[in-house]
Amino acid sequence: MKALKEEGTPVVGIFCTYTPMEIIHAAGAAAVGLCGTSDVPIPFAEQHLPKNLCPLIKSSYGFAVSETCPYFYFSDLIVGETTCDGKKKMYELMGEMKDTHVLHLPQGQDKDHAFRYWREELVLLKQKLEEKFNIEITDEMLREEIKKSNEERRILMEFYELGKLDPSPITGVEINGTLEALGFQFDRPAQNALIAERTKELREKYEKELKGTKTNRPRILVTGCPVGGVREKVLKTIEDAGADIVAYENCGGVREKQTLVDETKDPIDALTEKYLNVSCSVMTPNPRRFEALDNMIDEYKIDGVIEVVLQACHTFAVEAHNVKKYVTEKKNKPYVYIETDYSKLDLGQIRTRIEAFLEMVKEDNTVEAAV
Ligand code: BJ8
Repeated sequence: MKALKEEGTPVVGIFCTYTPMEIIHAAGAAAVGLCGTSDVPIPFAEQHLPKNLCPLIKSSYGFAVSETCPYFYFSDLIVGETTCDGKKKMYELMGEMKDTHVLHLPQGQDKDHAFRYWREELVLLKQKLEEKFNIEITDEMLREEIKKSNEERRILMEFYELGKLDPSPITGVEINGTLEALGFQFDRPAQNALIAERTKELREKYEKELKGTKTNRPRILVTGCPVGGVREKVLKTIEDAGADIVAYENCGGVREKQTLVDETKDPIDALTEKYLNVSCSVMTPNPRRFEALDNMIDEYKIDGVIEVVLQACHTFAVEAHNVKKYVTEKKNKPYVYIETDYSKLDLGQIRTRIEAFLEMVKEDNTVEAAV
């Protein structure tokens, strides 16, 4: 990033899947995800923010306020969004440290004015970037970026879809870690090549070593909040306890990657449509998440669903009631809800709950096989 800055490339720090990356890239800027995944800066954040707040928000703010995140330091502009209450109010404080532009997201997706409102927000972002970086963003530039981003989505989907293979040739911890690392790789063609190469290697591994073999490891889908900050505590524990995470429905998973941006429409209309459809629990109602869960449980041949909710994330915590109902009653699959934060205090408790859940999933599989 330092090299990029020295070359004169502007940097935009972002926090959310609703952020239309194509507009940022069309401005000639590099985009970097600034969501905190460590508990180290949380005490700094708690000097200004309440303790009972989502660890992702506290960690992100803590990195900024303690001046320990080089990516925040190098960012010329922060683009936030009015998703959950904690984040949107945190951006007000962050705005005192850096130039911060907040995208105002509609509360739902299906009313006609939601499209008009969100489209206007995308136009305002475009104007902000044009003024900030002294550049004109033309439709042509946007179309070019839409094409590039669609290509990246196709390559990433091929990587994610390795999880559809049975047995899966890749661990869920690797899927999550690889995707997070990509957020800090600013050479986009090199990033595409890296992912395509790893996908090819793993497909070959499946063909040569795994195809036709059987495993008794349950196939797990992880849903809920972003899980980069609990990778060791939750994801690794699931796999160490004898299961394979083969799919992620959450951000950092397929949530934004499955649908491409329409390359034939007016580019701002196409981007508005695309990003408005992201199926996060901050939307009310949020039917697209249930459609995604439904398809993924079938396509990835899921044996059990683990929902991970970060402490004080109200939208995911409340929506979990209907997710549980949908998974257990409509899809007839076992489900467990895990609420946690970035500390290590509940590691033992989480391990016990995951082990008990996986026992239940295995029993369920045995009964199904017998029938
Ligand atoms: S599109 S999941 S990245 S908002 S910060 S909502 S965990 S209380 S991150 Fe998110 Fe965009 Fe949605 Fe995805 Fe809850 Fe914490 Fe808020 Fe969070």
